[in-house]
Amino acid sequence: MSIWFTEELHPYYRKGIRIKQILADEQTQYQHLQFVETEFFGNAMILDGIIQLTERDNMGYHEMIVHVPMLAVGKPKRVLIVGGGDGGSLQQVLRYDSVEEAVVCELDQRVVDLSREHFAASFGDPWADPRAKLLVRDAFGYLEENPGQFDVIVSDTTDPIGMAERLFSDEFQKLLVRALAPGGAAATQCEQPYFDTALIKTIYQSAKALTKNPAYYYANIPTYPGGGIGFMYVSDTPWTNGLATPYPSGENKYLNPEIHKAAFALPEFFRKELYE
Ligand code: SPD
Repeated sequence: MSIWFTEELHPYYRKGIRIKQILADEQTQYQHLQFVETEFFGNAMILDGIIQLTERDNMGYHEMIVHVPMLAVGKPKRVLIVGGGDGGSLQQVLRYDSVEEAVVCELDQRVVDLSREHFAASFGDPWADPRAKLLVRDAFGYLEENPGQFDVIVSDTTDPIGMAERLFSDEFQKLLVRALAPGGAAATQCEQPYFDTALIKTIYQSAKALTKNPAYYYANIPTYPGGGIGFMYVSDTPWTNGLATPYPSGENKYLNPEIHKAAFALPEFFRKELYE
């Protein structure tokens, strides 16, 4: 049997991957949650018809969204992950011996439960680490209650649709920056330069008004629209501080010093749009 899963995040663009079998398919309190075994990409999680991650190419996303701010800060102790219920970002955060607490603020418990089952081969069980703390709740309120608390914040979210739209707002960025400790850094899932130019520009301008050294960077992820996704680095601390920081224990599969630098090089049309 062969089934093609076709994603249509944008009305003018489609992509497809071949599925071997459907592992889970349920409507949770918040969303349509599916886990599938794909022919090439290993197991994948799909939310409301949009691929969130696959076992084969998630490393570009999780290593880049986590290590760029972590390395810039140096020895982060308290880390917050907004969303991230699949455990991929948490696994990367826990590689740092300096981390004393990693709080994951995820709205949907089912994402955590089913990811533990279907991504165990890739992520192990980061939730079993005593430093990991899961809060099943909305991140807005939590950020409001915790000013100045986190050395690093990773906003590991879905696309800006429905409930998630406000995670890309100016209001959210203000709360995010307010929740950072002095010298802290955040990285947020920040979409695709070709498809989301206007949104990214708005987010950059808001980050620029709040911090001294925001910057956009990019990673290749074949199962995302356009073959990749970008992130907004938000901090007073320059991202370049991270270039001299030793990597944490464990293996990088995507990040190396050349990729770290190159990720911040932007195509000319987009660089002009964003920075001029
Ligand atoms: N268009 C898909 C964007 C998905 C971003 N979220 C990924 C979550 C992985 N932890």
